[in-house]
Amino acid sequence: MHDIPALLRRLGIDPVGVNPGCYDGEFHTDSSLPPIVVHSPRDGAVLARVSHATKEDYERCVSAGLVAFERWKMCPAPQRGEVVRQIGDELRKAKEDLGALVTFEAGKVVTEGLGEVQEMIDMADFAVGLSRQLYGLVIQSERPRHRMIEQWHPIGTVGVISAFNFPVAVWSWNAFLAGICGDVVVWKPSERTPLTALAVCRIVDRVLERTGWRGVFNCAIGDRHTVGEPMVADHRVPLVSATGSTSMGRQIGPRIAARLGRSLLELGGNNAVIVMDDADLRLALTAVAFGAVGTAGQRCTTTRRLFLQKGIAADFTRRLVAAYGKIPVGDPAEPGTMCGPLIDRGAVETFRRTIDAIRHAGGDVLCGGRVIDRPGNYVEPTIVKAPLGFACSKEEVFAPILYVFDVASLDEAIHHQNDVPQGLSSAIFTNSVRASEQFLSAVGSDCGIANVNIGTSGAEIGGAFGGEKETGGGREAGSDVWKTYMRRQTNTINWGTDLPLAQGVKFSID
Ligand code: UN1
Repeated sequence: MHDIPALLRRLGIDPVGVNPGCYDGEFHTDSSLPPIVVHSPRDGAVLARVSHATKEDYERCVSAGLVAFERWKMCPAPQRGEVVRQIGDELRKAKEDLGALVTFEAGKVVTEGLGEVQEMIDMADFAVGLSRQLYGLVIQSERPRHRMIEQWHPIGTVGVISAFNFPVAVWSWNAFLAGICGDVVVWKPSERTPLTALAVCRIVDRVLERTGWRGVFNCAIGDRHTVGEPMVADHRVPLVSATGSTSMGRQIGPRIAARLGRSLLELGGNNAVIVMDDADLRLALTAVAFGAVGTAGQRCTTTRRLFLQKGIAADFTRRLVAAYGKIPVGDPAEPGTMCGPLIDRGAVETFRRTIDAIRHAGGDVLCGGRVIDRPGNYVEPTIVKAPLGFACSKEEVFAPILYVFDVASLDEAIHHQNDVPQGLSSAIFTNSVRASEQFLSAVGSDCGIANVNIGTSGAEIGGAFGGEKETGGGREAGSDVWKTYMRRQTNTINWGTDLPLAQGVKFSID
């Protein structure tokens, strides 16, 4: 049996009393609000309690950040990288425990819980390397003895709003980049996964304490009223990076824009895989199953739609249904389980309602479709055969429901793949160079991520992560995303004895 209280204690969480819900370099429990009670999606059992952050707690975090920023922005970037490197080392030591807590609190299966922590470690390594590479440009001036350069400065306080499905990795995407860039961070984790957030704060605090940098990373575990809305409205927070639903993005995006703040939005996905007649079907089968069933269909990169070219459609569908029959669904803490629970009862209700709507609209449920009758929030991975354009398939529902469509051609597949409001991830399985190049071209996938012969989910941190249309347009993690966390400054330097004006303009007072 799992000794959950011992695991919690090792991570600095009290399984009995009320845990701090605010970290501003110190941990605070003095909230006036009733504590958040954390239930495990695995069996509904209470894991622990966390003090519900108030507006005053949010203020504490912002104040601590502003004080730390005055020093942090002048700390050389490679030294900032050293702090992040030490956090990465602590995460390596805590990987097993923190991964297990992700499993108990978020319901991810064992390998995905560990993968979540690995994603943080990878991100730390990436940020450490970047801390010596925040390069600017040298630009040729049109004037003699003039030089132009472009340099990057810290932007200030970065607000990070993260979701339950990647309760800690998405924080690290933002926090580690922001940190090496010289920014300070205020984190609003999901109220559904406060324990993993607290465990991360405990780990981070060990490093900040010994390096003298408390106040750089802060966290307020509250709801939209006490933390989310104050952050969105706060002029002292020049960048808010938010991961969540499209409806959340629609609420906060315009409000941040109204104060001319910067937002980085990573919202809903409705990701499709196209399988062509000439594909390696063995690869495609595993990739589609992992993409659709992994994390119980609760990733923003989950495969939700499958377009099968007619020559292989019937055979592939049969094999996929057979594969679903063998996927172990159940306790995410049991090694071997491949599909764990949904996050809460509300998610189970949404699944039930969606299946009813699918049946009502004429979708054919090929397998699954039922809520599993046992403690915890378990549902059957579901495959639905549907006509092209099926209305239900245009919405993102966080559940393992996969819509399968037959298509005649690549053109038809691409058209329907793109014909949804979201634009996060996409994939094609083919052995044809022409098909894959068309898919990746300007007349191909309209998504932020487009893959060939691998699935839609499970992106590496080295690439820029995010999508177009209602996915929000933001990019997180790899590539040159660090630039989002900095302000750009253009410098023109005159080392001559004249003052020539650009564009040949003349002005003299001699
Ligand atoms: C998310 O679901 O919010 O590509 C992020 C993936 C993960 C990240 C998903 N690396 O599936």
